Amino acid sequence: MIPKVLTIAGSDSGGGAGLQADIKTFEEFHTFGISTVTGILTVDPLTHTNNVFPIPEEVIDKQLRTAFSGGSLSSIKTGLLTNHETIDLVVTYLKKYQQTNIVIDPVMAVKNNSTLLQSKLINKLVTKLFPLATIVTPNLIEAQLLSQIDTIDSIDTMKLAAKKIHQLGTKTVVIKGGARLHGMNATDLFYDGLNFELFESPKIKTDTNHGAGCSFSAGITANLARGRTLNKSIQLSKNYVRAGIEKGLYLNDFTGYIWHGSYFNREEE
Ligand code: PXL
Repeated sequence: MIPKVLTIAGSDSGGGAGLQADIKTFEEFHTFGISTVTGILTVDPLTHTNNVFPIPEEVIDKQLRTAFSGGSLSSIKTGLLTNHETIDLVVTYLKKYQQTNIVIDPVMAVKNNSTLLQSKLINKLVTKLFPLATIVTPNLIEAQLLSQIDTIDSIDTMKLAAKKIHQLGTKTVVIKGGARLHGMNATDLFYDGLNFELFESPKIKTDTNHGAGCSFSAGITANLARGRTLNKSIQLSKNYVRAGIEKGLYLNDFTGYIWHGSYFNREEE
């Protein structure tokens, strides 16, 4: 049976991040992607600024009813959540269907952009969603906001942040060090309350990395649905994102996306 996997996230009109990244990634890992759109994100090509158009609560509710109409899913991921009501709704569905394998990507910061900052929602995200999470997947900026550590730029500060985020109530956390981290390696740090685990790979010199964070979390979600351990899911997802960055593509002259189709290396027919 093909596992069914849901993303509750924003639509990236450019096609490479947000729920588009999630669905593409789910399929690459041989799972069936389902989506609940929370908002639509657009970019103005002249100013490079983003707009987020939130989807009304009633429409989010109807999408969730559809998504859960066959019962609980093999795993689910949350990304951009646009307001308090949306978070309440998501929590209601997760509890009602006793959903397990929950990946919370606490989307607050998008690369080089501050308009998506959802810091008003941070408390709600932490108190309502973190207790349900199998894993929370912040990038460095989100980890700074969650841990209230001003600058995370080393493995030691990542460890400190991971401890603080774990104390907020999630079972496990992986901080996505990625390209923002100083040094030669793109390092992700996992913490489960007992042990740290580092996932390292040499940085790739390219800026086709937009969508990497979403896709990394989505890869973990899909692999959990396939019954893999967190450790294995993180490693497989990291390999997948690395391949995507290596073979990335430009939507325009300022957005370089990862190419989700590169990992399994299918040739053109
Ligand atoms: O990277 C975070 C992110 C989340 N959700 C949507 C996005 C992005 C980045 O562009 O577009 C919809």
